[in-house]
Amino acid sequence: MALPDSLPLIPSPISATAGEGRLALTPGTLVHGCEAASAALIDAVERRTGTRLTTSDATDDAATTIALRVDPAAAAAEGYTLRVAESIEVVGADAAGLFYGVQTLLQLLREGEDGWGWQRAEVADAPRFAYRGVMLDVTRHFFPVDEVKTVIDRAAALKFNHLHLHLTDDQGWRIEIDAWPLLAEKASTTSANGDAGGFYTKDDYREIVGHAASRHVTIVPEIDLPGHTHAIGVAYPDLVEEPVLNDELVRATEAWGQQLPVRGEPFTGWGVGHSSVRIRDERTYDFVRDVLTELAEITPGPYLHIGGDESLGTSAEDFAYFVERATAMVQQIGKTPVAWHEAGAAAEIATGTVGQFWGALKPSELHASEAAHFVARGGGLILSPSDTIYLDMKYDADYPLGLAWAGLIDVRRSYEWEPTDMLDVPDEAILGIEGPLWTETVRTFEDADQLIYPRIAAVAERAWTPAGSPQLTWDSFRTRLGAMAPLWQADGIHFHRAAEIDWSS
Ligand code: TNX
Repeated sequence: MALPDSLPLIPSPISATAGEGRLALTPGTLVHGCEAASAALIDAVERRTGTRLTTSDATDDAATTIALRVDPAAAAAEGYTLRVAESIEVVGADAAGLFYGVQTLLQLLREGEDGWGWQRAEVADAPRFAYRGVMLDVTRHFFPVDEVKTVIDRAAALKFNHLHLHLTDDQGWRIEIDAWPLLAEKASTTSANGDAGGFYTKDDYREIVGHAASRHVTIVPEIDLPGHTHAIGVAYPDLVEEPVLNDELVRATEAWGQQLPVRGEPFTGWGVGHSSVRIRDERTYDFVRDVLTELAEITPGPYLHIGGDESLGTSAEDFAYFVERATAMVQQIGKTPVAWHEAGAAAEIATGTVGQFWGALKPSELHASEAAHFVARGGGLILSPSDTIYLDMKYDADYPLGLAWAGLIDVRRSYEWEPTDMLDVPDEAILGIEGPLWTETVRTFEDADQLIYPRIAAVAERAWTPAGSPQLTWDSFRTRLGAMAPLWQADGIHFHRAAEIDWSS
């Protein structure tokens, strides 16, 4: 059954029916059931409306009640059912499902002429993909802990369950490593455009991980290797090679009016592909092992991302040698390696390594075969087609923020695609999708908001809503997206008011 567009839900649930009218939000409403979900609901309702609901296990026939509970029989993993009638009940299949049911309930809470109320509805829901991700590049622009927490809260509200933190790149190193103290001390102080840098202490990182877990979000940390490593050389020059400057890098750097990289000095430009650690030097592997081991110790999630993109100055043989050792090392440490799709060129990449595809929606043969190699080696794939869901691409040619190398990505383009049609691999090999925000052009949190919103909503729906759902149409999405405006505004999100959408006021 098609979801009525009068239920403005994103991502669209599997099934939903709208009931008659609205149930008023009253201060006397009692919330009972699961403590964590109750607290999350009460805080969110207060932030949105100013009304603070109370928890109670007492039954009071006169009061509206919101019952929150877990029942494994309610739905598939991470799923839930929800009913708003004269009272409200949300039943999660597990704690995550209950959390997502609460997020849906919060989208039904709207301000009308009669004040705040819950749209009456019945919903049954569960996700399509187990991996629903957002990536934040904290290297080109550094986001302090509180901002990362905000990104997590907002992503979780759209039912994302992974935040990939791109922790290291040419422009800065962002995580404290005890065995190599100069990384935090010297390699973290800058970012792109000469803006301020920063790094996360281990306690900062633990705080982020803990906050994410409370929102059912897993942190996926990335140490980008063997390229994108210029910053390492600011701290430890003898760990890296001389920059390799190709013609395209020199041309682009000139066009941007930026400086070329110089080994041992901070790099603040945007050029890529010039840096590498020393592949045939054993000290490199001591370094990589120390970094990955310390990171694994503070990362409860299963994944460690080792990068692998754009090692343009490295021979194919050296690249494969490095990737095979680094992925094996991650496994020895007890984690599942993740790598950008180029790493699929390494014949003996560790079995089970997850590939992250960032080629085009219609992949080149080379990219498709690199991606397929992860699957041949027993791994899955995370899809981030750059011409479709890169959150750092411009919406249109005149848009002031963002890059354009992968194309101009309007909201419709980020919405209309099918993950299982891209590559010649079994559907089960697709773990899910991830929208990356690279931050070369991002200088403030509001800049990030502008690029992320509204396209992140398209990524959320593509990741969550089952293929073939009748509401997975541009017309339906466009209507429901327009209705998100008041909620996003109330949450302080500086979204881009894309002209494709009729934003409700
Ligand atoms: C390519 S996509 C990169 C990043 C840049 C991005 C800018 C990928 C794996 N690498 O280093 O930030 O383009 O759009």
